[in-house]
Amino acid sequence: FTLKGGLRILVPPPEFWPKDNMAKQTTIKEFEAVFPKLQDDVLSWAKQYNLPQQQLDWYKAALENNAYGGKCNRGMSVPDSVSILINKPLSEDEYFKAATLGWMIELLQAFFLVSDDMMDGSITRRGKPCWYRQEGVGMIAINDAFLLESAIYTLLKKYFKTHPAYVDIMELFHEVTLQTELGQLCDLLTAPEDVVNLDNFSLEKYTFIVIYKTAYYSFYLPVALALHMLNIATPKNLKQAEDILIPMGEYFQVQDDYLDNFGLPEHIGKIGTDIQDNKCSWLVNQALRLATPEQRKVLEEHYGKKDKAHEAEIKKLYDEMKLEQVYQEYEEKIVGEIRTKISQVDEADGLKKSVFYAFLSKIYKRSK
Ligand code: DMA
Ligand code: MG
Ligand code: MG
Ligand code: MG
Repeated sequence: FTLKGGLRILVPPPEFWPKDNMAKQTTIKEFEAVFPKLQDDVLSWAKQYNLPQQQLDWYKAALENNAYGGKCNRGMSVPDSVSILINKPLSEDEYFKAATLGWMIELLQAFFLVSDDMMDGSITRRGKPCWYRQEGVGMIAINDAFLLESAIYTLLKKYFKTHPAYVDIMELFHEVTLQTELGQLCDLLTAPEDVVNLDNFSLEKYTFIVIYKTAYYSFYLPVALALHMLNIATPKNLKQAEDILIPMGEYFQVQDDYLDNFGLPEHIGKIGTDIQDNKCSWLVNQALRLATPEQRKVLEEHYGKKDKAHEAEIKKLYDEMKLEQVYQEYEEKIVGEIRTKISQVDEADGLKKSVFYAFLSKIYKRSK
């Protein structure tokens, strides 16, 4: 609601975190506390091959700089989902296992972000220079991205080799990785450098890009992993989870695109690049949908050029077209639809509505 003077208080809908459930929500502190052990495990594995000390130190730095220090929304959603599903706080062993799966998502994310920042020519990430722009790193970051990905499977083998769902979990990571790479492919091919053709953009293409590059690994994966960890995953409940989590992930990427232009770099930890990168962003799609012929000309003239002055013209146009308001209307509508979908979940299949409400509450009206 809005107070006098325009200060907005954001109240999440009441059922967002379960009250009738004995689940315990994890904290970033508890989750981060698991990381050093996993980092040691990955390095010990590499040490078996007699990897020299300098390279071990490098691997350690690559892990620390890229996997550690994020918001960990995705990672923490594994222990949170497991706790809600079993309706109680997790034992020490359960927490460690769930957090390990969570950290494997964070490693996957690190692998994607290191490469994404190189491909997008980004400047900062999490308030620091992007990894490839750090002293002495450069193109070595490509191999570091692969090493981050490999760490997933080192940990999976160490802790889940004898788990009944070992192969399912491994195949899930492989499939979600492919899906993300296909999304990135579409994102990149829709944004060629120096060939601006606004007719290439469409909401259909946009939907494909964001579902594949973001929604699967960020939303479907954590919940699917929680179900597998508990050995209660079935084709039916996985499908049910997918039907809710994919639209939720789509909403999340719309937020990311919105924040790329309207967010504060101090807040989001990164400097937006979408306009200069010629991206098929949610904002440009809305601008194209709403533009007068004159406004379309402005878009044709200034979008996708690697130049601050051109970018400023587009930013001015977005303000003029009140895209901030268009976004807020979209947000209310989509969140309403997602909440309706959640309310229709059949809990007889082993899922709980709270898993989804909890996830939604973490991203609703986020500003970073
Ligand atoms: C994010 O797309 C997708 C992946 C797989 C990292 P993006 O380039 O919009 O992300 P960011 O804004 O964080 O660079
Ligand atoms: Mg990017
Ligand atoms: Mg990108
Ligand atoms: Mg972005």
